[in-house]
Amino acid sequence: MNGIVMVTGATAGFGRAIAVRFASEGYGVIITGRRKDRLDELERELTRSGAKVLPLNFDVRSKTEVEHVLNRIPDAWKEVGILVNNAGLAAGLSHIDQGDTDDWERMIDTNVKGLLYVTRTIVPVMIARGGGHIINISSIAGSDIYENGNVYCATKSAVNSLSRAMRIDLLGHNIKVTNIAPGMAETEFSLVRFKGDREKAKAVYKGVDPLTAADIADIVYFCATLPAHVCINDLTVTPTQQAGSGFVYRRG
Ligand code: NDP
Ligand code: 8X3
Repeated sequence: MNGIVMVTGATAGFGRAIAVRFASEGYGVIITGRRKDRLDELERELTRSGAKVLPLNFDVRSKTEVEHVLNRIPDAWKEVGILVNNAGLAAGLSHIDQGDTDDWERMIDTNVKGLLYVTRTIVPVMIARGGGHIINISSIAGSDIYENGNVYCATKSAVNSLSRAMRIDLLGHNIKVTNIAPGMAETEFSLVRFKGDREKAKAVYKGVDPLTAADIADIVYFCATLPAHVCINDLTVTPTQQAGSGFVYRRG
């Protein structure tokens, strides 16, 4: 094995593509997510191609589950060298006075607290092994706030701050921290945001060639395989037709 990569939220979108990419490059991949059927299906696919895979089924929002599962990783998989904090979501899109507080809690609990629980459990392992790389998937929404995005944007602003804080705090431990901020990418993201409304989800990408999950996987892999002395701190990527949250050129 080239090394061990843990990807949170590997049952769909970016996380799945990132796991596939690292597996194809000879890394052992720890894939995580709540949907066990999807994890099993990805495990079968990767194993068939000769990759080493460890599926871990848990909800990042549950501190107890995160600690229970991650503190019991089999010895052969303990030396996590790369952690991709990817699990996350947007729920709803409305003005602050009309927001659904359950949606707010889901976003804060997943995008911020979940990322923290996983990081808190894995970083000591990296420190003990003498180094590592944490890659946090933020969003352009973290710095480029848009109407109705309020709480989702705030969670990604928190991710930006935490990436910076991690870099500072872990400086003496040979741990790289990379914050990746993508713009529009067509995954299950909008389907989740609009609670299964396929038409609304599809409309987000109308007239645009959005980023794909494979694009993000290429970028994560690039960041993770630079020489030991090189660390990309922040990387923003949008489709060519996007110049920020409020600027999208649509054909037709
Ligand atoms: P998807 O909806 O396609 O995938 C999200 C992944 O996160 C799934 O594997 C899901 O797994 C996992 N996840 C969600 N909630 C939890 C939870 N509570 N516990 C464990 N896993 C969870 O979306 P994307 O791939 O697009 O999103 C990945 C990340 O990228 C997110 O952080 C998102 O905010 C960010 N992002 C997305 C952009 C886009 O336009 N698509 C742009 C910028 C950033 P499961 O449901 O099985 O638990
Ligand atoms: C996802 C991109 O612009 O929909 O983070 O917030 S956006």
